Amino acid sequence: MKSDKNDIGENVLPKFKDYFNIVLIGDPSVGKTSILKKYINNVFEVELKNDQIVEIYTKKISFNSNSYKLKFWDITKFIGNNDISKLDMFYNCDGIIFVSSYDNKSSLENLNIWYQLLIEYIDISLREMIWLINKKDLSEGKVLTEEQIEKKSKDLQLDYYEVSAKTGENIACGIKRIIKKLIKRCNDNEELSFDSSTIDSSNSMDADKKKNCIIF
Ligand SMILES: Nc1nc2c(ncn2[C@@H]2O[C@H](COP(=O)(O)OP(=O)(O)OP(=O)(O)O)[C@@H](O)[C@H]2O)c(=O)[nH]1
Ligand SMILES: [Mg+2]
Repeated sequence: MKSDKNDIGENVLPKFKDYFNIVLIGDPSVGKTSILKKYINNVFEVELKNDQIVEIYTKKISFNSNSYKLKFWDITKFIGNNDISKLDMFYNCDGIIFVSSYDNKSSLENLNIWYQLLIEYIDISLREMIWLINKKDLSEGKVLTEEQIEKKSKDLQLDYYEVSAKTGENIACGIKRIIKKLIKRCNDNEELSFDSSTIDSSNSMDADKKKNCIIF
């Protein structure tokens, strides 16, 4: 992505940015598409048909007197880890949402692979990142433990949210968190108090009582 230089020659993101490209990345079937569909349209589908390699979802949000356009890039299972270099969207992205799911141990282990691949192609210090662990609603079949999640979060220095695209739990909170970080980074004098009616009309079920959920 394009970047400016600061006084000591470091790359910094441009100021007053009002649009953000956010890429979702993670193993097949962890719920990347479901998370976006829940966040954007407040729907959950058990059978998802997806023939596109990359699908784009957009959403406008309001914040103080400014509006921002969010563009989410959703990669399907057709993209293997080795194909990541072919995807220009990583060069142009501002934020990255890593996704794992509770019923899939590899989706936690493979986070390192996704992370390493990204480091090879882009400067992650110029991006904001977050990790969503999906399918929190499952009563059976959860194979990830709190300890494993905490350890991975520390190792990769990734904030995480336990979410469910099915119930909507924490979806809006997790996504708002990365948006907040992006706005703060790019517009550093802004007071961060989103108008929740406009930033997220679809997930009123996310309440401040939820674990790991930071409302702003
Ligand atoms: N129980 C439960 N099932 C979920 C949840 N999120 C997604 N699913 C189901 O998991 C399956 C995979 O979801 P997708 O959203 O297609 O996953 P994906 O990561 O986009 O998968 P690919 O595009 O193939 O990489 C679907 O059957 C969803 O209905 C969730 O939070 N809870
Ligand atoms: Mg998908």
